[in-house]
Amino acid sequence: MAKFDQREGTRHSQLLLSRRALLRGAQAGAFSLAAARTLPRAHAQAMQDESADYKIRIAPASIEIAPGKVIRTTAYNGTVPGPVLRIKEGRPVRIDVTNDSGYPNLIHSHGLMIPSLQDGATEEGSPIIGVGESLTYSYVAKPSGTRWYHSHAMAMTDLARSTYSGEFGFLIVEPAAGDAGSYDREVLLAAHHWEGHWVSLQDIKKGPPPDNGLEVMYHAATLGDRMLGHGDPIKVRAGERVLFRVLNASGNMGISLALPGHRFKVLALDGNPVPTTATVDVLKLDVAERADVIVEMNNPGIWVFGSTDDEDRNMGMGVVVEYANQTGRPAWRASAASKWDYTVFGRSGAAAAAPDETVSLKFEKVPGGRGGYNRWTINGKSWPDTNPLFTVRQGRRYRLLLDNNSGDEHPVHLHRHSFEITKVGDKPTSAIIKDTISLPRFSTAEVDFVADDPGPTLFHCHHQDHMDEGFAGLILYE
Ligand SMILES: [Cu+2]
Repeated sequence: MAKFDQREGTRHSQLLLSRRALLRGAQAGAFSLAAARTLPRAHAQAMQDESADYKIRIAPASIEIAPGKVIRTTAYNGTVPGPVLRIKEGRPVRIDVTNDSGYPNLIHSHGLMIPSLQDGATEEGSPIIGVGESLTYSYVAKPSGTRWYHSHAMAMTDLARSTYSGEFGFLIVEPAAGDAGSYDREVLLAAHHWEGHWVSLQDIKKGPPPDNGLEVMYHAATLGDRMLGHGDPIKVRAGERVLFRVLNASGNMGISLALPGHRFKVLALDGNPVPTTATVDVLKLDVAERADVIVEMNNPGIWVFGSTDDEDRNMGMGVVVEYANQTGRPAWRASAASKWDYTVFGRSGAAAAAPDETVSLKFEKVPGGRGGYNRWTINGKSWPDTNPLFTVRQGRRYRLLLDNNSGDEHPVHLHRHSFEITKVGDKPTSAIIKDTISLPRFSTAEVDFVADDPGPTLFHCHHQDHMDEGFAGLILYE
């Protein structure tokens, strides 16, 4: 492993250099770390009417995900997931963060339209929180919906950091006008993978691809706070309508979930209501994606709500759903194979508005070879050569032509804006609003966004390793 350690040292020093260069930052103007620290406070003083006030300490934590199985990680306030932040739309919030994680860190509020300095991404100019230091994030929360917060630090080869760790939680922005709430019970479920390790697929599969580099694989997984079968079951009664807010907070693994004998009526994707509330048997969520689904509890029994992938479910990805007055062991039944298709949630027969400009973005892999790390490119360039990726003018509508020319799946995420899916493969669609879209291997999609939130804006793959290895770019306003 000496070879890896040496490489890691080099890579981390490169990372620190580029981070520092960023913080001195041409992009964010004449902007220093010290100045950035004072900004949130000044901002907070201007906001007298504060609806929420959270304190988060990022620190090492030992999390028992099954009897005797303790994960040593870093977490928010000692729990995984972190505390649920509930904020009213349009109201100011103040979140005090202390970084005792042991490494430079910051918290990204995922899916919100907030200023670049509050967004928790150094690439946009947000301040890093040094070890032992504190920072206050303050912003007006919008839009409403199921959002989340997580570390946006780099991890590079360290599988204990950032999105590989327990540093994630739900951030729910409640609608200003109140919630219709036609459900009996709300259950929040975040998925995560644990005990990551770097592997060469050649060593596992004993075959091609010969030039592929190291990938992250896992030994354990959770849906909720414990491994399947080791937490409290979700207790329901026949006839109830349960709203599940499901989040994939994995470092780099997509998941597909099923609840045998039940179906998911999808109300919202990435927190945004879908125009067609289609009902599906399997819920596929790539990294960072969320779904708000209603399940009608009309099949009494004790069921496994879990990953459709046997290996994933066997390592813990699931939770038991238990009807009242039922006994026996939790039952799992494989569901018929179903292909995830965003367009079933789209508005049929109505095209999206025409864009003012189109931007082509092609994603490719530079294989690292056996024992090496792969690198990722957008239009042939890796971060930081993708700064800027392209520039926008406020008020204009941009269509991104996304072309995944690689054998891996990529959940690509746009910060500080929502986008509308306008095409998946050859299928046009409209009115599905998201902040992350999953591009299966060798596939294309088109998404539109309106440049309506001035400030540096990060665009990246949400696989921690892909982002760390170059799959990121910065969109700048002219
Ligand atoms: Cu990726």
